[in-house]
Amino acid sequence: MSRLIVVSNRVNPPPSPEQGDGESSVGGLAMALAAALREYSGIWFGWSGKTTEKFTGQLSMQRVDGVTTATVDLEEGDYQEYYNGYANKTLWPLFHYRVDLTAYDRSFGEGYDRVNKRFAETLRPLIEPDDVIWVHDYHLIPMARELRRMGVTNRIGFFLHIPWPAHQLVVTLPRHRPLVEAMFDYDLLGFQTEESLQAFEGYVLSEVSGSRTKGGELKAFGKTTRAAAFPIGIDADDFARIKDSPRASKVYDRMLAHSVFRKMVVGVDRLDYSKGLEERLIGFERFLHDNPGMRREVMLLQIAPLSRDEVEAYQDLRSRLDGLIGRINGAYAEMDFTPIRYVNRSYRRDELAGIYRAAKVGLVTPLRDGMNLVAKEYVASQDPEDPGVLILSRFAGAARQLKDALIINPNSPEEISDALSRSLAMDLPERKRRWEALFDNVQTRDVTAWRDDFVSALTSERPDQEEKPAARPLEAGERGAKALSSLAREIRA
Ligand code: GDG
Repeated sequence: MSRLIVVSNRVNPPPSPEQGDGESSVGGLAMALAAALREYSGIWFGWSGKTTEKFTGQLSMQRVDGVTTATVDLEEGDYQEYYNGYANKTLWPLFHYRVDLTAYDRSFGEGYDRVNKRFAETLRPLIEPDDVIWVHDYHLIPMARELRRMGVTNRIGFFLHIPWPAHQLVVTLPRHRPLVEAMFDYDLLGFQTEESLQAFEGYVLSEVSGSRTKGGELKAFGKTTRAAAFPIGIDADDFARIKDSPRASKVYDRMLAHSVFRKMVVGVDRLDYSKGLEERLIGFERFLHDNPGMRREVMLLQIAPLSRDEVEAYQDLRSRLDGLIGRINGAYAEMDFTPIRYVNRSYRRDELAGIYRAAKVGLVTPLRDGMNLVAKEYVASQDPEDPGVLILSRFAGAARQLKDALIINPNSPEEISDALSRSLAMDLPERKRRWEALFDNVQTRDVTAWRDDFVSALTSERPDQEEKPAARPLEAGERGAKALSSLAREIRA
């Protein structure tokens, strides 16, 4: 039987729904992988989040809630060049269309390659011949290349959680070619949307004279790979369960009590410049300005846990937000109410569900977002008999699926303001009709469907590689204990 080995930069043991999440597990990737692995009982490999003076490659193994985790520490220089550097100062801004914030520093690229090699060397002894390997996100693009160099022939897939940008942006990267070439060492490439997939194909076909094979694979650099869109979802069943939990209900009651006579609009985001937080606040300010009669009837709760706060662009954003919120509250607050409540801490997942449910409007306005799970969580948490309205940026991958949200352009304060007016005035039949269509999508295209679609594509026959046999299909719920015992055997050896 094959095992599933998941590789991602950070490894967060799956939080049970009632458990306090802590800052480390805030983020879409952690949420999705925790949910996916809880069923598979596979191995989850990645960075421990700790740094040491010298890299040792020492693995630390744990078994939490049915998931075996294997983590390794990085040295400080790795952390700065690979994580804070190439991942978060180069690829993240560039892939979110922020060329103005992108740092093109050669040492970052070197650190990135070095860490990917170190991860591959550390993971190598854990890999058994039948294992299927699934690598996640922009931190780890060259992982397959490094594993192939060490002779690994297993099926290896890659999923990009963030957008793949337009061709003209990719070529601003000094070493864009080797980066894309490294993607051809995977058997399968997954993107969030058709748009990202097309952008990737566009680069391959026009920048490196790639072609498409008869079987529909992409060919370039003398290699072929498959690429497809696999829109990620949330653990909808889990959300449906926790939204009715005592903790969620308590928070819901508290929120209602505190917003007496006022309708709550909610935003929940890691504090990140891709999330369009400033644009959202300016849109809300425009709404207050244009609707004097509504000022006392509405409030915005913005939850924004700090993220990557060692990176300057994040510190700058934080101070701009502080200033903006101060200005808006200063202009529109009265002695007995404040229009914006702004919180930099993170909440437990069941508490979040209660908050979402208490909000009449979910305001999700990223300037660029691979998918955006908050939009889906907001939908999953609503009361079917009295659902709130989702306002969603057209630049979130989720907008391709959640078509019954009010879709807006976050760069336009007027569009945000108009959508707020419309949401707050929307009658119950329209709210229900929209919500039912949204919920249907969130529920059917959930994280399990995403995982199963990806894994079955990864293990299926490759049309253009008849000589390579298909990997044995994995079944959900497969072998927790067996995975652990064979892992222990490997480590002893
Ligand atoms: C990347 C891509 C893609 C937020 N605040 C709290 C909290 N969160 C959780 C949310 C949600 C997650 O963090 C955020 O996920 P997003 O999808 O919105 O965004 P990213 O972190 O940027 O994720 C994104 C995702 O990967 C998955 O592929 O959708 O496009 O950028 O789950 O609930 N969780 C808790 N307390 C908080 O205060 N517990």
